[in-house]
Amino acid sequence: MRIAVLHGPNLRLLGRREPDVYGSDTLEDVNARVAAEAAALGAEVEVEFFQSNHEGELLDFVEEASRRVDGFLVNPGAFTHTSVALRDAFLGVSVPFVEVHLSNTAARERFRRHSYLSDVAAGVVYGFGVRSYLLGLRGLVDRLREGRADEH
Ligand code: CA2
Repeated sequence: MRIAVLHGPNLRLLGRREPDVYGSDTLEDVNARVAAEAAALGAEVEVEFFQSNHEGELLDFVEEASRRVDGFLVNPGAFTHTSVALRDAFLGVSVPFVEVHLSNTAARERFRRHSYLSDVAAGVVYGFGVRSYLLGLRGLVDRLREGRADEH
């Protein structure tokens, strides 16, 4: 079971700015914790990581990776709230994805309450810091194991 973990714009700044909002773990720390969680979930769970600040690169990655992965774990960053294109990319590849956010987006500015992805995601986890990724990974792996990942 192969899962691509996708980080959207500015997430490479993690741990370096705004620790009060996003925590003190760096992106490398997040990836290491996700890799450890994957290993704990079972030897068959393999993860790969990708980050980009560029919408087009994320779209290209989704299309290209969809040929080799069973699911995506994605923090789309600010593109969550803006990108019809990313939504279309996920719909176009029909590989299930779980949307995750470090912060509780419902408790922040109004514009962060809307996601272009949530209603087509297999599930959404937000507000638990790095644990959002770990919980999201667990949920995605469970869904894939049950073979019902495309249910919303
Ligand atoms: O809470 C999340 O995970 C977000 O996806 C993070 C995005 C934000 O636009 C979403 O509304 C919620 C921002 C990612 C930027 O990450 C930074 C990390 C450290 C310092 C500055 C930005």
